[in-house]
Amino acid sequence: MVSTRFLIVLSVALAVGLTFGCAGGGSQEGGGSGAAVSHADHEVAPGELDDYYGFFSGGHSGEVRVLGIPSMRVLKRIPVWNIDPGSGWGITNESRALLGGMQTGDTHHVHGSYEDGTYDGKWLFVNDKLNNRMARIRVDLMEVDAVVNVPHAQGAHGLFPQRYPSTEWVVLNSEFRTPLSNDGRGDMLDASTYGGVHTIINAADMEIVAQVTTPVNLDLAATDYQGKYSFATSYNSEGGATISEMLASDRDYLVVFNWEAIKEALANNNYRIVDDIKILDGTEGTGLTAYIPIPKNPHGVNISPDGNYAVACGKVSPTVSIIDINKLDDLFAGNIEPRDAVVGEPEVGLGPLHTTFDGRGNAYTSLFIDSQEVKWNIQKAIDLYSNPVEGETAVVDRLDIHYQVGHTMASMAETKEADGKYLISLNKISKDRFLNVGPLKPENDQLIDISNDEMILLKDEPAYIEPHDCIIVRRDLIEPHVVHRAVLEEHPLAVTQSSVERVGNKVTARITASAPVYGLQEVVVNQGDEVTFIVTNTDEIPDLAHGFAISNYNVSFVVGPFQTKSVTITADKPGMYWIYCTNFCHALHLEMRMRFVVNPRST
Ligand code: CUK
Ligand code: CUA
Ligand code: CA
Repeated sequence: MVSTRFLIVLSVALAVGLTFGCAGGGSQEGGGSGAAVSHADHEVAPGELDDYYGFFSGGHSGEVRVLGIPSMRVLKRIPVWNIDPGSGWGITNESRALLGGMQTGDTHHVHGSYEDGTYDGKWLFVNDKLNNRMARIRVDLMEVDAVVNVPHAQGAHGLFPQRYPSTEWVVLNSEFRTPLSNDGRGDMLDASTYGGVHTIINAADMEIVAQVTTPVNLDLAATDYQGKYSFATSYNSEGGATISEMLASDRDYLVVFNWEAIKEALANNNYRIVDDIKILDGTEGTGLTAYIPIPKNPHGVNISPDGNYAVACGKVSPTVSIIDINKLDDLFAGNIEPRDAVVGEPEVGLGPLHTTFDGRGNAYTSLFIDSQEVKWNIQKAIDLYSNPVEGETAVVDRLDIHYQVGHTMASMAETKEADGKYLISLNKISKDRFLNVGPLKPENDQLIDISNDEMILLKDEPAYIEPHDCIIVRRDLIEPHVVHRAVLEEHPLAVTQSSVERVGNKVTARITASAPVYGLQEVVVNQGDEVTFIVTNTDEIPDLAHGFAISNYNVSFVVGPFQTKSVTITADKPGMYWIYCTNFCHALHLEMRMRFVVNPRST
């Protein structure tokens, strides 16, 4: 059986790759050898600042990480789908309202909002593959400010914001096919009824604009540089439910979504409504989509910074497919066949997953099985496709990485301002590269200099489970606030005067925090009362944060200057409990505490 044979080939290749790090790649061409660039050129000395922000997804840790590039210093962890007692995320009323009771999530892709093809520094968008949501992070505060739940989707995976003229829409793919109305009716094991959804979300109000359904699954996502098309790779054109079924065909699809046609269908009420969401039929022939056959179980799709090409990685095929975006108008007009849009398909190595760009015409593809970064020239690949020359290849350089690379990203590469300075290889396995910390090792994010012809490995950086992707953003495009003043102005509960108010069995304690005292010395309630604590940090000194932790009541959060947070608990344990500041704020920080007294229920 063909499918079984492919499975065996794939699993043998994976096993070899996992054992030896570099399996089929052969010798290392160049990389790290003779080039006259000193590592010191890329050092960031103590007290010096990095040139770039790196925003990394955190995988099933549920968070987003902010790194300085090239130092690779971890500057901040932004909690998103996780619980973080360090800040109180998932503990405060404000964050719990956004998380809707969920405690976990799986962030694979983080991308910034755009203005005219480059970052506008306003928002970051993050997917949750686990509970099918998307979060928005305010870049000025580096905190989540909105969440949208996405029904009809499972494996909410590939995410990409509109790049031109600016980010009005964000698209989110469902990697897993499911019944559309997944309410338990019908034969739930009949996979032929399943579909994927390309969800369009309005970036400003975080509402779902529409969902375009497809018979196939939709994995990674991209948008073009003209505001006309979005893209999804599909590895399950077979409509299979098992791994061998999903590997049956030699080709699957790059699915193209036509935004003009989608807008027209919406304007003409050419949709169904399911659970209050507009559902558009994206089957082949509706004019909303085009299905371009490409080999085989493809994974990443990335757009070259000049806007001309979509590059889809073959994963199970050693090829990448180059799709000419300028031919898509003709494809939708019916003037050409889908495969006519493919203008190159170079062999690059085993297990190609993702591609990034240097803005000088070169692409860099991650090879999971070969454990390599491969640099290849786009124009050369296109020329050789139409006019093959014996012994010629588009490959320019290869660099062994350590080991098993997933995503790879170059500086500013997802913008028209790609500058080709740094490349990050997000490797799944570090094996022997760091001190042994037991059976579960860190991952290894490697920093590579790509400013020369040859790639030069600069740095290994251990990473906690499990960044999938990152973007590298020039620092002048990011301008965070110094204090939370904007939040104080926006928060309806901000406290200026401390007080305690009781209505029935509901108690509200409004408390200011100003080093080294809280605005109240005690709060006295009765057992069984529902108590809401609202805390505003009224200190004006940047970064002077106060904690608010209630002993034995499982409450701990932090409020930054001008920030307000609240928590609601049931006073179910009688006794006296110290509330204390967790964040070292003052010489008298240890004295910054107050009492919470719960009188026993009179029987
Ligand atoms: S996916 Cu993980 S390596 Cu979720 Cu972007 Cu390719
Ligand atoms: Cu306030 Cu420590
Ligand atoms: Ca397939």
